[in-house]
Amino acid sequence: METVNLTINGLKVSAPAGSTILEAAHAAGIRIPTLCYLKEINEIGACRMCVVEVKGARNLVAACVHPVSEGMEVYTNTPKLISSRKKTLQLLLSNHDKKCLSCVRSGNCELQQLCREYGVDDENYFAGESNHYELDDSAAHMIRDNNKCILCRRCVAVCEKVQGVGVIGTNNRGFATFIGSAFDMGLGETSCVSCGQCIAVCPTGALYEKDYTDKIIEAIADPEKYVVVQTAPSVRAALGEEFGYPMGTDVEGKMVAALRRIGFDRVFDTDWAADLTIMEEAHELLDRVQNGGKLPLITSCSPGWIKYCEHYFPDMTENLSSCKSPQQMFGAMVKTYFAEKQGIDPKNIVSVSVMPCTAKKFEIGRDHQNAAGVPDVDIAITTRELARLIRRCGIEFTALPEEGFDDPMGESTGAAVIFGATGGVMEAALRTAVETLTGEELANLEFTDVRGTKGIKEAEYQVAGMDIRVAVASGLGNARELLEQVKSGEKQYHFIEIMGCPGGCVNGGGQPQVSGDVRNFTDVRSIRASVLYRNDQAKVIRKSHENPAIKKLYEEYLGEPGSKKAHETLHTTYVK
Ligand code: HC1
Repeated sequence: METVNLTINGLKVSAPAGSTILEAAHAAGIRIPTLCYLKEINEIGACRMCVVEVKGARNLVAACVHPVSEGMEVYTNTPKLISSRKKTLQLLLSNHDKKCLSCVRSGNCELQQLCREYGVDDENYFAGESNHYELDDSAAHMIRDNNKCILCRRCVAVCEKVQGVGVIGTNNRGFATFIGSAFDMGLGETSCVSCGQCIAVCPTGALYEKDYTDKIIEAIADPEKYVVVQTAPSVRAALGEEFGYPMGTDVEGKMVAALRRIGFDRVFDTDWAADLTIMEEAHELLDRVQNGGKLPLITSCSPGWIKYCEHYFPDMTENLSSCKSPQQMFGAMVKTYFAEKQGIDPKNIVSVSVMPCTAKKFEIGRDHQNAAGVPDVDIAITTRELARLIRRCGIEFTALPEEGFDDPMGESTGAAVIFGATGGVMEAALRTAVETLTGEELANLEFTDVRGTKGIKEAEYQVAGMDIRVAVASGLGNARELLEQVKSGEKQYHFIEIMGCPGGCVNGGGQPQVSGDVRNFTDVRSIRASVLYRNDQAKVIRKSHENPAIKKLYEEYLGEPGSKKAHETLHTTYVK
């Protein structure tokens, strides 16, 4: 690798040719502040927080986009730079509503942190005219508050470049510039897919999920209500970040203990329903392969992906698995199977889900998601909302013991927990489909070809004399690329897994926010996914069809996978 030699603050540094000053400084342990910069997503050098002095340059240069060169002399913390950055922050504050006390991001706002670091003691220094915007609460999952927007354009870039959706952009010019939809429509009126990736990258409180934590507190306080909670695979892999644990810490046991102390009547696991999904989806795959059904079969558990398919690939909705997502299958079974077993009227059950996903808030309101005649899931909250709820209830998370999920819907296998990482649903389905087709036990359960954070992965397996071709895509831009190849006939597969968020649910729009400073230099997706793979490996049972609680469910209630009752309760339809 060709390297160049330079100095940063007088230190001799060498960096790969083509690196930016920001990257070279980071490698040398020197942090340069950023606001708009997101590696490979938003590299526009617009916010001017990362300015540095380069000897011989006429102006300050933006370190995030300026490449290093041989013999360069860079200075990152001169009085001139500190003053420039402070002025930039004061200018941003001059058109910012500064309601930090009540802001959902207070304490982890990137703007607030920089103001503290740079000693911005007069937030009204450039006070004058400012813009005032109405909140946009038209979408099912989120609120847009342009009064807190700093025009960094991270949300615009992730929506357009990563997700290929592009429903937000910059409107107007100069002082009147604002981020919004075309013709300033409400987000809910556009083809936004509710993935929440814009929230995940927003440095301030301008974008946030609709918060339902108070509804949960009310339901728990209501003696008439039986309140049941389920937690998605990826929540345990990231919730700890909210309480100071290092990224990659599995907090499943403490999370369960916290939910019990909040007062839920039963603490269950979405993983149980992920195993159930595999039973139904593997059956559907084998049925379509053996009986000439529509192929490729495409997974249906990611509601952002489903909405994207309906908006952008309506001619492929027949390829979608008819299975409800694990969240919805869980809700359906709570209000039918569990309600019957416990003798509780489903109308009195409040079914709560904790998800790493904002699109789940939209999914609970879709048609045909009410197996018992009432919604399968009543309230979907994000990992961030759960952290808020834990704090609001005065629970000392770090001091909690480790506890286990309740029976009967808390028992799950290793196949279920890996659902949260891209390729995990595929791997789980293959473990079951291959054993069902061959009638033999797999010698190796790990389908490593479909693991990893690459945007598109492919594999081919010889199973019972058949070539089974599969593909996995995460992030909707990658999904589009893959589907266009399928539509053109360039690629042919039997089974495709698509997850709306890049890297899968571990990187969902409802997960704890990771500041640009960290995410630009950390493989967040792999670190969180490693929690799930470790969890899988530690399980005694690692195949969905061997889950005793799921076997019992079929024996006692559903009959066989794909049965009439299974179809009535666990399957759904799509909009063209
Ligand atoms: Fe997901 Fe799923 S894996 S969609 O990514 O199929 O949100 O974690 O809960 O429903 O199980 C999300 C995660 C989640 C569903 C499952």
